[in-house]
Amino acid sequence: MSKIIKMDPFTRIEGHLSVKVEASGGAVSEAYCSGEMFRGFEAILKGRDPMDAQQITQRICGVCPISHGLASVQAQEDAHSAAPPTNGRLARNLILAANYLMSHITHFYHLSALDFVDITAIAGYKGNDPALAHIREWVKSQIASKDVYPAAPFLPRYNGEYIQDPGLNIVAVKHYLDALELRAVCHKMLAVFGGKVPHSPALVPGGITEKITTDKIIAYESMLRKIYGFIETAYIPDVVEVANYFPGYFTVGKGCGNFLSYGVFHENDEGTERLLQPGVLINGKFAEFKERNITEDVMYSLFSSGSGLPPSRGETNPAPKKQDAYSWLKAPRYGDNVVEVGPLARLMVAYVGGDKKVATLIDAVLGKLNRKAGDLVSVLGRHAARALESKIVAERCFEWLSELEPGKPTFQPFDSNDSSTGVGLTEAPRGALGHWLKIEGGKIENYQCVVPTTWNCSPRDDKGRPGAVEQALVGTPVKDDESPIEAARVVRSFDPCIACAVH
Ligand code: NFE
Ligand code: MG
Repeated sequence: MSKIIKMDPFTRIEGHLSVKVEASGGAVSEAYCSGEMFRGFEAILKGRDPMDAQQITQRICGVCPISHGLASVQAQEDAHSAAPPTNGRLARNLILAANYLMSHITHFYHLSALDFVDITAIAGYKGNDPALAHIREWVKSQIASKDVYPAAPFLPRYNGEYIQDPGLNIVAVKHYLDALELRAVCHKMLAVFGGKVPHSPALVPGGITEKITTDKIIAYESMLRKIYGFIETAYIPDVVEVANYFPGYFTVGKGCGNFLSYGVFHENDEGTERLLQPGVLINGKFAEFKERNITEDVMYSLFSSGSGLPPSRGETNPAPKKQDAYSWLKAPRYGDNVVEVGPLARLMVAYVGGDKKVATLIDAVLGKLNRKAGDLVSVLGRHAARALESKIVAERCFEWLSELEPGKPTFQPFDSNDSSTGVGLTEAPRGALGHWLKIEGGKIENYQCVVPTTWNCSPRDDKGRPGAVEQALVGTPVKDDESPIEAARVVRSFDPCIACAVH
């Protein structure tokens, strides 16, 4: 007999996600992801000055605002045939990189690690690190209290198997605290060239508004060294520890197995090269990415908009009472395929697409873990991809800093078109992000966003095919109906952001 299990609200993610699974025979047989809120950014943008768009769309999210800002300025640059000068391009990479590093570190330590680490081990801490001693006393007092929600966000939690080694758990708690400080360091790095965080005012079509100075380069670099050190000495080793402790999660949460990346971090001024290349993997085969293959279905989405439309002609007509629809997310599809996006998609595309540097790094980690490339398509593979991507991006930042030329322009003036269209494609920390812009009479006629978590957490499409996370959940073991921790680990491995996804 099957049983319905609801995880609602789904915690330690961003935004309003409800996950419903049907379990039978000790495993998930069906899954449904619902985005529970309408926001309407695409409607808000209509009729506005296009130059408002990079500021308004950054408000879609406080976690990945830079990606929305960049998608927006790139869409406007496409519409006006504009481009940033070298300094502007490099500074944008550094701004985006700082946001990636913040996002990935936050996701592993503050959102996901508590699925694996036994925080209560801190009660037995005997050392004299003041921060850990403080947490120990707090956790002890919270456990002793009669509070319904003691020690949030650490407790309550699902019952399940957690790391049992007290030393490992305590180191993880220490890194959890360190990571809180390093998030702030990443924000400060971002603000060096981005002005402020979140919602950078520096991003404009044609470049950025901040100047490049030697002081700023030195300030960014000194903070980057701290972050890089943490990635090497904590983040990557901690992911390896979790992988060694929970090897079963190399075979849980596989999903559709198809991947999409638009490519990210511009490596030349012509815009033809990316640090992480664009591409698509369908049934394991690499293909060139083609923007025309993107469409969005709405049969099970709470919209009366046309279904199967390309985003350039996309519509946003909310229909909150629509029969059989169960999510405020649309269902984006690539060439009629369900695809996964995100750090794993970026690295898989680079790996299969022949990027030697990425392949060397991945092969080294796979060798250490005694795993094959196929095992990456899993819960642990997604965590590993985020950690490795952090290393790749942070390393490249040192080189971008050295390529900056203080005093040279960061902005290239351009003539704007009163009637035009543009597409801005980038990769947010959580995956492929596109903004589609139509300008008429100098105003925004239509604006459509297709967002990473919209791809991953999409509901069923017009053919009834479940989205990427829904597929990844099927087959996941359910040992305890009251504590579906295995399913929660699968969902969190995608790092969902429903605020972005519903936009
Ligand atoms: Ni709100 Fe976002 C990222 C974007 S995810 S976090 O990364 O775009 O849908
Ligand atoms: Mg949209």
